[in-house]
Amino acid sequence: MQQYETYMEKCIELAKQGEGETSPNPMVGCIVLDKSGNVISEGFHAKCGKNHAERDALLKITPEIAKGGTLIVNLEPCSHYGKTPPCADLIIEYGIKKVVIGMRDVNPIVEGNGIKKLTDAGIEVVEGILENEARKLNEIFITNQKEKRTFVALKTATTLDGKIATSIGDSKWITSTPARQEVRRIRKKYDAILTSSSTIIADNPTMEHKNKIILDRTLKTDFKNANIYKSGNIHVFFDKNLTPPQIPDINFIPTPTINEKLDIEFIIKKAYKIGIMSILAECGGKLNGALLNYTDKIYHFLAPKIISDNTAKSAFDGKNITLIRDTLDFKFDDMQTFEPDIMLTYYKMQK
Ligand code: AOF
Ligand code: ZN
Repeated sequence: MQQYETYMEKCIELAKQGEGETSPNPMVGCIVLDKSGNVISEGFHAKCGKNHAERDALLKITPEIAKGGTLIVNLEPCSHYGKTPPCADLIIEYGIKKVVIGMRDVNPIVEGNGIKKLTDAGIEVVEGILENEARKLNEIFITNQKEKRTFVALKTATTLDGKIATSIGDSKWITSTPARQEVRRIRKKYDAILTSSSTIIADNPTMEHKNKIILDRTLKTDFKNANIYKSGNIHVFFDKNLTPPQIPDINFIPTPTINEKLDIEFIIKKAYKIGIMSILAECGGKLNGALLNYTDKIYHFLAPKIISDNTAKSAFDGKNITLIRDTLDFKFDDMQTFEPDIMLTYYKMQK
């Protein structure tokens, strides 16, 4: 078992080579051992539409050397004809004797059917190796498949007293270079970043990304000159009662409002409809507050600095909770150091 865990860790590492490219598909890595237990091939799913991890690994070798071997993969091999034929069939064709799996596929077309195909063909299947790690790796895919919705994460960077800017809006830089580099790495894991007109006007950020979601209810940002609009596919959500400017490269999406605020639920549902499977929100306190009810995960960078001013800008604003029993509660996940800062990750907790 210990040996399988080590190989599964390696599968997860291989899978991560496809990070940011596989959506809406999961990240999958695969290792093949021959009948004496030597590693004879590795593979991963590089991009949606390309070969699955198992096919990628098996096509590098012949059935002759794979016969009687073991295949290790972090997700149950698929049983369906999608963009590629079923991986389970190829595994059978190659004469593999044992398949070791991290987690069952949550895609209802596959769920359990891949395993059934393998066992029906007389292959031994070992399940649940590093299952928690396998599930965490594909938390976005699991949410998409199980709940048919976009996974929403939020990133914030604060002082020890929970502030993202001083009273006059100074915010550069609360966190250090290593922490900001990590933010760029995190962005790549998500299909889109999301920010608001206030952040664009206050900071004029570039936020390099292939997909950008901008919340600009009154269409007040500078669509011609603001840095954010200079690259990527841009989706601007605005009050449906207004008329957007004619800018061919920007997808303006008319949005309903609630109490003069854009309807967040509409925006997140719309994102899913246009194929955005995950969002990383990076915005100011007001929008962060409004997004909290829809947030699955938070990346919270904490710098060892104190502003000590209650008119400085808070990371989360507008919920105005008066009783501790009513707070929004989160479950601690992890802590990493990016000296001198730390990054906390936590998940939404159901009360
Ligand atoms: C695997 N290994 O590497 C991947 C799997 O559209 P398709 O044909 O690529 O199929 C996508 C589905 O296949 C996806 O929803 C998931 O159930 C499975 N992805 N399975 O065994 C892989 N990428
Ligand atoms: Zn497959």
